[in-house]
Amino acid sequence: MQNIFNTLAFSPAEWMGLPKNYSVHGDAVGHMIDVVTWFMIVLFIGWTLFFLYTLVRFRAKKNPKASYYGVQSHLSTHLEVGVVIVEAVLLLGFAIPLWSERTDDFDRVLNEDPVRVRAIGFQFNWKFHYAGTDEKFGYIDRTLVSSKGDACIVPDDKNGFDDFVSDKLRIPVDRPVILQVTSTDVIHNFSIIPMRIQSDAFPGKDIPMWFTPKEEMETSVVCGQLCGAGHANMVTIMTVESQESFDAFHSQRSKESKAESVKTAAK
Ligand SMILES: [Cu+2]
Repeated sequence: MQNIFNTLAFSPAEWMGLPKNYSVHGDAVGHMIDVVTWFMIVLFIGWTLFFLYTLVRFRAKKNPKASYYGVQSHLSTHLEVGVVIVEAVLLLGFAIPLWSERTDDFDRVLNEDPVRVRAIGFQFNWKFHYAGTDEKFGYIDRTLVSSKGDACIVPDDKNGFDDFVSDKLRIPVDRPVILQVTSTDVIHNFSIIPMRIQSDAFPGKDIPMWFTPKEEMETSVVCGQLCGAGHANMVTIMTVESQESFDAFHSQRSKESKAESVKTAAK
């Protein structure tokens, strides 16, 4: 069935402004959006024609007296059943298998040396908590929250000494990324449209979302959940760069943070 839609060169999602895809899994999501949109186009045309037909067929001039028997044909019932069947195929044949493939994929991603970053939403911006060169996050105690977007790292946990927090999200290309999405106030949503991925950010929870960027790029990342008066300004920058450039940034920031933590601990 997928091939039927692949042969249709026209992509309604692209036509409506869906930006170019930059993630390995993104084409499957784009494909599903196209299938659903084609289905909506067919429904729109079908129901509009049916509506126009009923306007003409049951016009007052030709039907001065109300019919007490109503429509005798079962055509509309058959149409309704047809619509339900197509919707069931979309849900059971596309949406649920795609979702299952995605969730089952997590174990594979864990074995492929992913980059892990905590994405922390707050009114109204994002912060990014990196584990540092030891690749271990410091222990998180959310009751320590002292400012908006606080990573809440327990200060005397040595694993957290080289952790650092960045205002921008920088990740390497061609390597899986697991973003642990969270919030320090209300519900937000971390949404990266060019990567075809988003997740709600709940206070008190780190929710993993993962993807593999396949090209170097820079894009804006937005909040996809109405979260207050400054919601529209809740935009930050994400950069996908070479592994070397990422390593340089990562080790530099990690070193600075460690030096600072050691100094603070010595006081
Ligand atoms: Cu928001």
